[in-house]
Amino acid sequence: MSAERAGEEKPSPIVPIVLSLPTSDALTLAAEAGAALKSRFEIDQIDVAFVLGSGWSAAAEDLGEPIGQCLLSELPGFSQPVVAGHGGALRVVRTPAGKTAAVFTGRTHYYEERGVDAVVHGVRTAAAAGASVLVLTNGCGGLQLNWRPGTPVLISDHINLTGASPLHGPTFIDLTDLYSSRLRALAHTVDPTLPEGVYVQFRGPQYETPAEVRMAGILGGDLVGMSTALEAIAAREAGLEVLGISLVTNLAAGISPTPLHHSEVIEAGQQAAPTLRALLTGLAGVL
Ligand code: 8IG
Repeated sequence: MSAERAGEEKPSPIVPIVLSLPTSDALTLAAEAGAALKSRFEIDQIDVAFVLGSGWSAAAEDLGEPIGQCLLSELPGFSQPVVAGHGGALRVVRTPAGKTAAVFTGRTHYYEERGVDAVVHGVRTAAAAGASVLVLTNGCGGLQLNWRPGTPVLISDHINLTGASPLHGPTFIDLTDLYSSRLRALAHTVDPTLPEGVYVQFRGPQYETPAEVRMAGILGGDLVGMSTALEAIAAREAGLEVLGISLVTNLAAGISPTPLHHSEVIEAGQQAAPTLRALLTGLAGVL
């Protein structure tokens, strides 16, 4: 458009922008879910929460003495996950360390398009019910050839490539040491051989192209997945201390010469079950 014609245009009216932040609604719902959780299981509070991702569900029974369980969909704000191999239950247990733990088997992923508040609802519910420590687990692709399928890896940091955030408005929170070095050191008392890596969250649901995996590597990533980073951000906002553990269920696309199948992912989880059970049992003893 020419300068003259632009000059002829009416000045645009100044429209007041009213910021309606969905945060308070999401937090209200999480507070309700936290209260429902406590009354349902007749507990004063939870101390620690575990989110068990692909391949990790078998370890749910090893975290402590059962107090009770329900479907996640029985609590306010949750809906049933849809993916095979992703559970959808909440177990409450007493850990060997004497802590009350909430164990979420199943999560809502960003690619399910229920919105980012739905993705982090479990994290906020755990915080609302009093948790101070959150253990986030996932199944993911690995970039390091020496991490064979079935290798658990501590997340040392993340790169969020989803373009999304669970935060609303100008919430400038610090993410230094997001994956608590104190908790990683505790995990290393359970298994000193656990490697550490940087987790790169893609939106999904498609797996990466080999070029995207190479990009993730150049950016400093070691693991590629579709969860965890958004949850960890919400956890930090809620004041939770985060431990992140990835199970490498497959070599990332292009690292492995063969294409990826969801069935292999489930199989790697099944094969790794004893390792993961031992790891989580150990963690439940020290957290
Ligand atoms: I399991 O290779 C699992 N989840 N993005 N890439 C991404 N997510 C995953 C992968 C993978 N494996």
